[in-house]
This record gives sequence, C-alpha cells and structure tokens, in this order.
Amino acid sequence: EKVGFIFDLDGVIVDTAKYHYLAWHKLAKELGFEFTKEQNELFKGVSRKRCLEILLDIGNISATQEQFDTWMVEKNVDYLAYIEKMDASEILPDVPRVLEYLKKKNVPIALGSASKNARPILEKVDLLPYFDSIVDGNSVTKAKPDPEVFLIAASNLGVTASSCVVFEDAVAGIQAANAANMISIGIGEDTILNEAKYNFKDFTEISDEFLESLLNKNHK
Ligand code: G16
Ligand code: MG
Repeated sequence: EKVGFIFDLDGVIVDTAKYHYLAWHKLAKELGFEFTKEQNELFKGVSRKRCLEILLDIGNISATQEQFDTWMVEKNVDYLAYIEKMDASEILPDVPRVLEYLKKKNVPIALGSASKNARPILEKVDLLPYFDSIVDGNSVTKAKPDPEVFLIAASNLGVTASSCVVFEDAVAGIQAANAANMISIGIGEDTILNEAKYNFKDFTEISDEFLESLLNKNHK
C-alpha cells in the first residue's frame, strides 16, 4: 500500500500568516478598531469568508452583502501585494529537505490548503514542481475541520486515506486529518496541537529516519 504526503501551506511551508494579519489589521483599522496578533490565531486555516465574519464580530460591525464583498476583495488585494514580493527565502526551515527526500523516494505529494492563493504562492517560492496535486480553497466546499480537502488530495494522489500523512499547523487542520483517518503531524506548539498523532516545532526536528518510518509504516 503506497503512502502519500499532504502539506498544509500557511504555517507549514511558508509563514504567510503574518501577511494575512497585516491585511486584516489594515481593514480593521479602517473600520475603526484594533485587530490583535492573538486574535489572528483564530484565523489560521480558516477560509477568507469565515475570517471576515469573525473580524466583523470582533469589531461589532454589521455589513450589507455589498460591503462584505468589497471588504473581502480589499483584504485580498492588500494580501496579494505582500505575496508579490515573496521569494524562496521565505520557505520555512528544512521544508525543501523533506520535499526533496520524498521526491527521491517517488512519494506522491499534495498540497491541502484553505487558501485560494495557494498556487501563486508556491510559484513565488519555487516549490510548485514538487506537488503532484494541489487542493486549495478553490476546490473545496467544506472548510477544515471537515476532512474534504485532504480526502480529495488522497484521491488525486491515488492513495487510500489511511495511508496518508498530513502536516498541519492549525487545530482545525489536525482535526480534519484525524477525521479523514490520516496520520496527523502537528507543526508548531504541541500544547495547542495536542490532538495530532505526532508533534514537531518545525521540520528541522523531523529526521530522515522518521520520514522513512512513515514510508514503511513502522512508526508507532
Ligand atoms: C490559509 C490561512 C488562513 C486563510 C486561508 C484562506 O489556510 O491559514 O488564515 O484565511 O488560508 O486564504 P486566502 O484568503 O488566500 O484564500 P492554510 O489552510 O493554507 O493554512
Ligand atoms: Mg495552516
């Protein structure tokens, strides 16, 4: 039984959360309130639409559909201005080593992200060629913690769900991976990602031996 690997984007491959934050912060300011870094934690792995709903809740602001749509566009335009300036130096530590290791072993690799900007970001940082399938915010109808994004990725890779390994930095993402019956690996704070099967601070802590054990399914 072939093993497949699925990577989340924001917080796993690149730290775009800081750019999402700057764009949301600017919008909040225009609407007359402060949006904090702590509040930004709630936005990780969450769709753009849901983020704006939460933001308006925080600011206690009600919007017409037209205003809502305008603000969605405005936030994304600001976000894309940051993305435009990204390059390979923004790839998180040891991500290329892990991707290279898996590629050498002919392991199928997918992206499983909530972002509608996933493809241009991978292009910007020169990682697009590593991915056999990209499942992003344009291809799913149900957001994490629903397992849909990862189940589509598994099916695109031709791998059964239980033979997939998922790297995630968001609680909702770990829950989605678990709901899909996949091996969930938390990247970040183990106290926050305590539902994950394994936890690592970042990819520098993930050895080739550990990757090999995942491929051979002899990890515990
Ligand atoms: C990412 C971020 C979220 C963001 C979402 C949608 O998810 O973590 O904060 O709201 O994508 O992004 P966009 O506005 O580009 O469509 P992931 O799943 O890559 O961590
Ligand atoms: Mg993420």
